[in-house]
This record gives sequence, structure tokens and C-alpha cells, in this order.
Amino acid sequence: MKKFLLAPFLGTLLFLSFIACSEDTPTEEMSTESDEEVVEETNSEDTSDDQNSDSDETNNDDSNNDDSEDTDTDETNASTIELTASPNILTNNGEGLQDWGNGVSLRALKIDGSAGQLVYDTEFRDEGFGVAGARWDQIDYYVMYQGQEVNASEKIEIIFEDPASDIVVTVGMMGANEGHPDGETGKWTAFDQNRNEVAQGEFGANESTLGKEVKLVDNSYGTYPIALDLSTPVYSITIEATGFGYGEGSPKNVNSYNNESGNKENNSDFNLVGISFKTE
Ligand SMILES: [Ca+2]
Ligand SMILES: [Ca+2]
Ligand SMILES: [Ca+2]
Repeated sequence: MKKFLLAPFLGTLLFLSFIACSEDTPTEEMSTESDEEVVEETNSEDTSDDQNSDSDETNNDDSNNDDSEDTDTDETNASTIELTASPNILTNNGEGLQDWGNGVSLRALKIDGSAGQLVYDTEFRDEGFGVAGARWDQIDYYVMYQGQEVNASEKIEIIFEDPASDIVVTVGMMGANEGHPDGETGKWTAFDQNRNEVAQGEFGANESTLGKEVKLVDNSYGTYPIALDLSTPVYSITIEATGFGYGEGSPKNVNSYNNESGNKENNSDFNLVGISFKTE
């Protein structure tokens, strides 16, 4: 520890290799993020049709076409509603309830659970809704945040006017291998109309309806449609990040930087690209 304090950079390398036995060195981690920035694409400013156009190009039509039978959620498609993240729906700086349309509202929550600011994340390759502040415009998880151990994530709450079923959440910027063999991960929690928790599950490339190796969008960092395992229609869900690898991994760069801004610890972070669901 003394050596670490005197030589932060060397100490970090030793520290990370010692505790994490990680395949990702800090250098690789940073270059990964840098690569994301360099390769960043702005497909279009008004991206309400982002996903569909990309899907059309690649003929990945099994999960996001408006009119095709969905391979995983069959039955009738008549009442299926699909929404794609767009900056156009944001009002009042993303503060308070945001109307996504079709009876769906969104709300952002900060690391400490207080009301946050919903933003449209365009920092890297996959664009979607995230939460302002912390590390990125994505939904960020931290072990250490502003000098305190919090083990908590920013969250987005998705609220349905009518009970929703057959929910598929498409996440973006979720690295399949970043930081851990299982990569960046998150979780969802579903609630009934009285805010009782009725189900929960995980987010990650492993959970993709297309399989871990298939990205929904070409040149994506990590866009995956994930079907929620629900036994009953629900009135709201919250989505949040977890530590790398379902919480099994260790954060990166915790000690490499001054973390007082809350900006430097690298852990799981992702955004909300779209959702599809059915109503009763
Ligand atoms: Ca954030
Ligand atoms: Ca990350
Ligand atoms: Ca990420």
C-alpha cells in the first residue's frame, strides 16, 4: 500500500493485476473507451428510427421489425407496442416524468435514489436514454462514488399506464466482455400497481434473445434485446446497472484517478435503446 501511494501508476497496475487477475489491463480498458469515442457514429440527430433502419440494413429482422412474427414472443402481434429512444420526447430538461408515448412514462433516478435527469446518450456508438451525471450519460454503477462506498446504480423507471406483458427491453452500450468475462451487466425489477415487486432478472449480453455473439445493430458496442421473464402483467419496471459480471467482477480504475468527481471508476454502464410490450 505504501508503494502504491508513492507510485500511483505502478501501484495501480500491481493492484489491479493482484486483486482482479483481469484480462483487461487499465490501458486496454481506457483504449476501449477511447475506441468507443473515436468510432462514435452519429447516425442521425432524430434517431427515432435508428434501430429499424439499422435492422433493415442488416436484415436482422427477428426482433425489431414492426410487422414480423417475433421469434421469442409469438402469439398475436396486434397489440405489440414498440418504442425507440429519442431526444424529442424529453421535456423540462429530462427532469420529472417523461412521456415516451403509448402510455409509457420514464423517470431517472440518481445513484442515491433521488430524482435525476433523463438524458439522450450520444457519447459513444449506441444511443439511448440514460441518466445525467456520474461517469457517463449511461446508467452508471459505482462501488465507490465521491469517496463513499455506495454499491449502487443510477436507474430508469419505466411506468406503464396499462399493465404490460411480453416486455423486451433493448439495452445499448453494454460491453459483452468489458471488465469481466460476462461483461457489463444490469438488472431489472418489475412491480404491480401497488409497487409490490413481482419479478426481477438480469441484463447482459448473455441474456440477449439473439445470443451473446449477435449485436442487434452493426458496429454496435453492445445492443441487445432482452426479454423479461414475467408471469403476470406489470405496471412498472426499474432498470439499473450492476457491478461487472453480475457483481462478481471488480471495478476498473478506482485508484487510478481522483474519483471525487464520481467520474472515473469504470464499471457496468448501459443505456435504454428501446422497448416492446403488449397491453391487456
Ligand atoms: Ca450517468
Ligand atoms: Ca463501463
Ligand atoms: Ca457501457
